[in-house]
Amino acid sequence: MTDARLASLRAAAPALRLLTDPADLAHYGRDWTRRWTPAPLAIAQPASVEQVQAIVRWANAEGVALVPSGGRTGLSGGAVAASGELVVSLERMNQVLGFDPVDRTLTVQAGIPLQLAQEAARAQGLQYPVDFAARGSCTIGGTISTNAGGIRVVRYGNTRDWIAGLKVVVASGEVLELGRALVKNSSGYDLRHLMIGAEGTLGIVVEATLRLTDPPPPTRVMLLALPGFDALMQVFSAFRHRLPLQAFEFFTDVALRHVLAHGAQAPFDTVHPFYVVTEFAADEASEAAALAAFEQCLAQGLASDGVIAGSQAQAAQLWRLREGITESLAKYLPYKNDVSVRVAAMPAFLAEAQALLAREYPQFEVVWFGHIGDGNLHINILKPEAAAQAEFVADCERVTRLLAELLQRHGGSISAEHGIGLVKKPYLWCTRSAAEIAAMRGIKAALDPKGIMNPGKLLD
Ligand code: 2HG
Ligand code: ZN
Repeated sequence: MTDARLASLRAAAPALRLLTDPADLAHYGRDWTRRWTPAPLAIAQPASVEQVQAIVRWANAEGVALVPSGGRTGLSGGAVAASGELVVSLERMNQVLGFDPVDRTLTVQAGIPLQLAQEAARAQGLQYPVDFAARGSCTIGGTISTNAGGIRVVRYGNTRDWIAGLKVVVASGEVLELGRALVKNSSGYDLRHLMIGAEGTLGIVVEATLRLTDPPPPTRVMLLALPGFDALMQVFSAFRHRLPLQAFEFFTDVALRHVLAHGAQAPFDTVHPFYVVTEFAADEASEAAALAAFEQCLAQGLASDGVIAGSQAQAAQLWRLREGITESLAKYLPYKNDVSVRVAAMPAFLAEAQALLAREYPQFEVVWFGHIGDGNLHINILKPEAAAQAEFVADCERVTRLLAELLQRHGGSISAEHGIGLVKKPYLWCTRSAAEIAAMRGIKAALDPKGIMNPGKLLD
């Protein structure tokens, strides 16, 4: 059966690279969730849009499910292939296709790693400002499919704000050219925005035109120590009120302990319950404003210590404390929540969320960190070594249901930036109304009537 299908795919796309080695199936069939056992039919590695079209036409005719695949750094199972799907890895479609200095856009193939796209922008004296720790491994296509956020959202917004155009192969095999880099275009439904964050369920993103902007100013990085959770949003307000921020990230002492055990350097002699990494322009006015904000926080008892990096190397060390968290926790197979509420709703939500998780997780280590300036919290629950993964996940899912109810009451989202995939699908109701979900299903059915595009992800 499998061989007959692959033979017909080979006939439909004779030059297509296909991998069927067990090691490749295992490698390309999973993402960073590490929860599902990979079991794809095969891995296709197209080298052109035409090859992607041929794959999609074949899949639509044969009724084979496709899983579009970028760097597979996702944390919601959006790129998992555990049910005999054909993985369509965009890995070989990784080129910069063009730069337009007047429009200030960079057109790339979807398989290019984020970092290479950032470097290509920099080489033109500009920047592509979406940024986060997985920059070296994730791909532009993956960032588009999850509307990735990251550490610069407080200053620059999400991926959605930087996509000027998209080329997408939809289930019929047709190529849609969406947006076409027009600054103004009032001509009906913006299908480009529909594809951003669709997690490959409406089509395969094959090319993107990225909007670029002026390079960032030289910056300063500051680490603050805070006495408690309550101080967090007040410190944010004090800083944001006085100066434009390039980043404002937080983590707890528990997170710091894990990053230090993973090789990072301790920033202070004493331990504090909370930390903030913030970055701002290295000009006189911003530095004076940041110092004034810090002193105000100290005087009000909202901050207990602080340090400003004196060199690039020190700045990188401070950033490592925040960016190294995910990697330092990976060995504990953490259960991850990635939730958001409006920044204004954060203090009330935080108080309730903290009480809920303290009550429900007395037996597990819980690590809080994230993009607090965007109202986005990452909560990682660490699996005790002795616990069986299935029971641990079941327990975390029970608590996530309670968290989802809390999010619904506070008007928040069950997925701020990681996507819904397989992991968050049972909780979509807390963020989207029944009418919205019905509309989403209608759109899916219109664009992918046979359900071949990443089925089972986002919606059932
Ligand atoms: C981050 O902000 C990433 O570092 C990963 O979104 C978050 O590991 C996580 O939970
Ligand atoms: Zn994040």
